[in-house]
Amino acid sequence: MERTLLLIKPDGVMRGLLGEVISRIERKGLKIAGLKILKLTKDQGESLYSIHKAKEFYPRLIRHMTSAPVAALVIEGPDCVRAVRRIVGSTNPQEATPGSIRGDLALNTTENVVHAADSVESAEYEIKIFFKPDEILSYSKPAAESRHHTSTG
Ligand code: FUP
Repeated sequence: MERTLLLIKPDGVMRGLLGEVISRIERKGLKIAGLKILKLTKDQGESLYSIHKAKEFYPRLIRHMTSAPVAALVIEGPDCVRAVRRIVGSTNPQEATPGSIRGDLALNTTENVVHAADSVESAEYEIKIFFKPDEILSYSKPAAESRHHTSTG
């Protein structure tokens, strides 16, 4: 089963959009395998966005990400990296499709409510920035356990 990382950014948390975002994930049928509220350290912000280090918006981005609490979610489901990116919408909210989180709820490219990993490899890397393995649950039963349940009724 695939996993991805979703962050509800400081602007989303401060605007009271936690429930709104989580509700969209749940309504899609995806499972929340890990969930926490934390204030990002500068190190965590820089690890998350290391690919953008040379960009002009980078200092503003790190400042924003460390300015207030974020919610970090590990989401589980089939093809969930792609599914969550579609629910999130394009980076620039002015171009994001209506119906997506950014299309419906944001105006500004830095303060665009959420972050979602853009590939299975980034998801694996980003989940490790925020979660220890034992903080993540799995909704998919291992094959042996399923067999046991069937045989015992
Ligand atoms: P996304 O994966 O959709 O969050 O977008 P990117 O990885 O391209 O951008 C990472 C972060 O940089 C986003 F929060 C938006 C921010 N950003 C800017 O603030 N200005 C820009 O011109 C581009 C990105």
